[in-house]
Amino acid sequence: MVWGARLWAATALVALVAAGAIAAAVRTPGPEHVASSLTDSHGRSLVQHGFSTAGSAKSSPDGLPDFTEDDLDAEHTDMGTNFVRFLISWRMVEPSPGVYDEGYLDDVAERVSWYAERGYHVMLDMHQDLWSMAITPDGAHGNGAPEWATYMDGLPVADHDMWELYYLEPGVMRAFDNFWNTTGKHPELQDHYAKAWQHVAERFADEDAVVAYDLMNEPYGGTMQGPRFEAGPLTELYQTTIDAIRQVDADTWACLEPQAMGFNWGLPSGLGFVDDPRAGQPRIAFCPHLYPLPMDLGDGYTGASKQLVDATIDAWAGNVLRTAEALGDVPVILGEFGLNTTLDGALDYVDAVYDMAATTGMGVAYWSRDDGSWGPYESDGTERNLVTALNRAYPRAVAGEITEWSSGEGELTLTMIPDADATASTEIYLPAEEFPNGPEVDGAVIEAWLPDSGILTVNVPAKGADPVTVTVTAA
Ligand code: IDC
Repeated sequence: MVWGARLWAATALVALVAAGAIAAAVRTPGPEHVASSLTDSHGRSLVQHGFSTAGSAKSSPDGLPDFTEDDLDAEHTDMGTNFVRFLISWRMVEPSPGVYDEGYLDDVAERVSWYAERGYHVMLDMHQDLWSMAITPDGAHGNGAPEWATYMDGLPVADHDMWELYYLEPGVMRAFDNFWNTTGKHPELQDHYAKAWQHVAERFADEDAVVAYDLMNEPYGGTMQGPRFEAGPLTELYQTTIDAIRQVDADTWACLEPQAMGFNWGLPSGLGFVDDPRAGQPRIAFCPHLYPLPMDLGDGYTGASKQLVDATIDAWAGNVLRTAEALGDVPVILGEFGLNTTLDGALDYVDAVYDMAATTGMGVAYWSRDDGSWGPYESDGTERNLVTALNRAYPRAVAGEITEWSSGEGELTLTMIPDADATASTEIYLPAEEFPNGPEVDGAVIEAWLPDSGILTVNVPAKGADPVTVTVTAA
């Protein structure tokens, strides 16, 4: 992009964020903590700590990330992850209308089994950026939807340096308009989408490790933007898709994302309520992304940029908690945040986001598990600075309700209401190097400490229905 345009865009966007932050500040105070968590088959509350894996899957011919079982062992050892947001794509699931590629789903199932064997939980993320690879002849920009579902009606797509700017191209906008059928010409596309999800759900319904489906990465309304889009076509698509999934899979959580543009920068969401037709408690979660604008535009986390980013994080967290409440007190997973960690102050930003997520009770999937400047490793396997920042103490699975938790170097504090019906104990991950002589625990009884995996298992006795605080320090 030329300089003038970049400056113009930056100024306009910063003004937008400031307006959003002010709007958030003057609204009545919202909730300070998410009201519920995803739970495992033992009834434990889960805290997600992992990556989106990986961007390399977006345009690879087999739709799979450049990621091996050894790579999984590496992150498990180095950062104690327990969760993955695993990228899948509609183009691979349904390569031609109504035809599903079982071979692709076998490949995905094989990766899922690697995670399952190591006790991870998996969220399948139906990824898209800029609709599809078919938006340009060389396939070098967008990803997600199949070519047969890409209707640009002959409108142009010009070139850009920043990938996000392709969202403003007429051809790309039209592809979205046709999908949402705001053109009135393609009512069939959303049905295909819902049925593709149903097919995926049928395949993974009995796989306990798959706990959630992220129904659409970063929805974008084309020419229809903001609350009109979110409360209208987007909410409707979610409802249709969940209804389709529930015919074959009653238990896996359905994760909803807001419109990304705006929300990722700290603006509120207008997403409508979605009904979960399953018997029993609904299993709907909210999975927004956080990309404060200054960092999207390549600034670091220092000086004026840091102030703006901090204001964005605050406004964003408030908006997330309000939306989660409006959706029915649903759990929250921060499905994407990340940055080029060579930027000034990058690791302070990573800390700030993880601290916010702990305080508010959100799980986190860092973007992304690709090699290089945003990721944990170089392509030759060398550890990058991100590894230390992500190797943090956290409660993996809690036999009860989490009231609040926080962690720092060599310490973790967890306040919880123990649940006598939970059939497994509370598990806490501790970076072994911060606990060379093992952990000391107050408020709970140690059942096991496994320094090789960093997993501490504790029994937390209930005090009636009162919260109990467990403190872990280095012995
Ligand atoms: C980015 C990749 C980049 C790729 C681009 C377009 O890092 O290599 O060229 O997508 O496919 C998102 C998206 C996520 C983006 C990420 C970082 O969900 O797919 O990955 N991001 O830009 N939203 C905001 C940021």
